[in-house]
Amino acid sequence: MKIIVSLTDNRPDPWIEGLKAELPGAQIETWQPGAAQADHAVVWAPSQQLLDEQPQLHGLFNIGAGVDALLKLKVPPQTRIVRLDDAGMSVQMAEYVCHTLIRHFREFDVYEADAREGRWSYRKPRLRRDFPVGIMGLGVLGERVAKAVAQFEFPVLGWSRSPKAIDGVKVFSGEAQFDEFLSSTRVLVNLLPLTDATRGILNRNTLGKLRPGGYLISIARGAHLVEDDLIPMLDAGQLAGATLDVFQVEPLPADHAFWRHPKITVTPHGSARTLREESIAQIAGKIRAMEQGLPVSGVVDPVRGY
Ligand code: NDP
Ligand code: OXD
Repeated sequence: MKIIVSLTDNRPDPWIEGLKAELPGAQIETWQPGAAQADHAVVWAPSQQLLDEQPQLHGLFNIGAGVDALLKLKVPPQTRIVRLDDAGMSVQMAEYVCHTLIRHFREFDVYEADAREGRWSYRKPRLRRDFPVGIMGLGVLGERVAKAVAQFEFPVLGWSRSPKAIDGVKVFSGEAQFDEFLSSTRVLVNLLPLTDATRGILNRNTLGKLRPGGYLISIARGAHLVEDDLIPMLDAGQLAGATLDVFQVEPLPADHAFWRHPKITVTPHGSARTLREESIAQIAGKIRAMEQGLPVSGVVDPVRGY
């Protein structure tokens, strides 16, 4: 069995060593133009040339959860695209969202400002019932986040394409229930995949439907947000604040207004990092299963887009 590795922005060597340890006997190497045909590829943002030169790939293993960049390429028709299923990312997302939510709800930013001035001053307690948290996308990451937020006794709402039942979460589904979901939400968390149906879904119109004092936590893809709509809404008091991890252009340019806006917190696309060890074990397990003709989870539906 031959496996090629092509990882933009990542050093391939530790991945190759890790995969070799998991799959002894497999020939595993960095992809080079003109390389012989392989059975599987482990990739992040590969080139179209790789896919054109490797028409027989059985599995194309993405070392992330989002496959929007891969689906822009022409993938050979019989090649299955397989995304990472959690692999240590959902707990990171749960940490990130709970931290951001609690920081906002408990006004820790105000305490930090007070502390810088040496000011001893209490904030009036706020009511959890006034901070319903709505999670867009209830997949591998969104469901874990919803359950984590529910542990802190906030009202939790979720929105997905298909109906589902999650303990402690009021689930809305499909376009027909989107407005009701938004108007019941105060803190909005985006964990949707980026598809034709979800591009630009965070905009003046949708964010304007949130309950008063709305707060945005944008952690899926930058192209979900119509960036030009955000600052005017914050400045007009239509939104209370935003924490953004993903952007239309990454790295976020140093002169971008988001960096310096007092109601925006920026993190550098790190809300859930790919963890190498967990990801290698997961990918190797799926390659073994595919080689034995067994089903694997996380196979992407290219028509649905996730
Ligand atoms: P999943 O594919 O497991 O879940 C996607 C969810 O979105 C599903 O619940 C799905 O509904 C729902 N959904 C998809 N399209 C629509 C739609 N048109 N309307 C309503 N709901 C919809 O994805 P993950 O949870 O694993 O990951 C989500 C995204 O998070 C990734 O695609 C990636 O972009 C991003 N991400 C960001 C990271 C970061 O560091 N910032 C790290 C990792 C991922 P249904 O259940 O009905 O199919
Ligand atoms: C992912 C990401 O999709 O890191 O996994 O954004």
